[in-house]
Amino acid sequence: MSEVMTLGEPIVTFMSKDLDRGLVDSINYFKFLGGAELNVLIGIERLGHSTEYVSQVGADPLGKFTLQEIEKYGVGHQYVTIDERNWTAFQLKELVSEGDAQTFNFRRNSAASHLTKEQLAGLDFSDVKIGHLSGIFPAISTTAQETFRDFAKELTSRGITTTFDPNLRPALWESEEEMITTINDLAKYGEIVMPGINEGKILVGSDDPSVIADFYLQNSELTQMVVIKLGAAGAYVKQKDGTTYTVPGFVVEHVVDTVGAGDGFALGLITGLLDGLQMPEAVQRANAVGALQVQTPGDNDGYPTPDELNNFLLKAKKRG
Ligand code: KDG
Repeated sequence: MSEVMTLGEPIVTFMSKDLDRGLVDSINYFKFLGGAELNVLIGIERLGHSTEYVSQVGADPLGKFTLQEIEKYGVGHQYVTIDERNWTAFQLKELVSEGDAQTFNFRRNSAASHLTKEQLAGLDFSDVKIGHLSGIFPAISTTAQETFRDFAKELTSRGITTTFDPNLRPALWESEEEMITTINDLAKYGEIVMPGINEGKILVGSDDPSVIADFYLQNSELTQMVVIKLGAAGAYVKQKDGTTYTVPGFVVEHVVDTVGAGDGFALGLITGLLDGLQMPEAVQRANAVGALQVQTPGDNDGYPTPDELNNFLLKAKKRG
């Protein structure tokens, strides 16, 4: 009985504590839980709404750790099954003083990649108001992609609002061409499509937000709105009726790590809609949660409680 449901793969990250030593030479690591779709649910719970996660972990210590953490965050996990044969996904991440940290994924053939569409039988959608979809899960295996399509059809056939974040992860696809064609096809299930501007460039071949938005609005009858993340500059919105506007981002003095910011944006928008905000305010909240997340090292540790969010909105400076 939850307001938001998503299908995804959890991933345990081992992040080096050894600054600038690279993954070959690092010997000390932090351990934390991520996975784009799960990050969204963790942040939604933190803002006081109920969630349900559909996934699969292995019968291994990382699977147990994942379940413990999900429980701790209060995310609904009655549809997280245990696969006795395959491992829970994990990744190694380096710690760098400058630039983007390199990550190395161990997720091929993971437990979640074996989650079948038959396992969706019995999902209770009765209280679900928003279904969040991301382009990572369908990238991890053919089975996962079939499951994703069935899940998306279940949501849309019931008239549940859907949000779609392309979440491009080129390393998970056979080729860039396959990634572009598949993600643009799957975007058809999104009532609200939320690419980053750099993803839009790859997927649509233009860096004009209006051109990117038009592509997705014409791609599917279901798509009512495209929200393009512009990073520090905020977000550009275009609706089916032609209305467009830009919501400025917030000034962040020190960016620690941008991972989880896109998921923060998604959960800000989703909770804004659940709280009955008008779309410009929901997008402002999305920008705020993204700005808070870039100031922390983990994948979901910057997501605010309602008080933290209100304090940030009162004190933060807008750009431009
Ligand atoms: O969006 C953030 C996620 O990408 C991160 O938590 C884990 O790298 C990850 C992945 O691919 O799921």
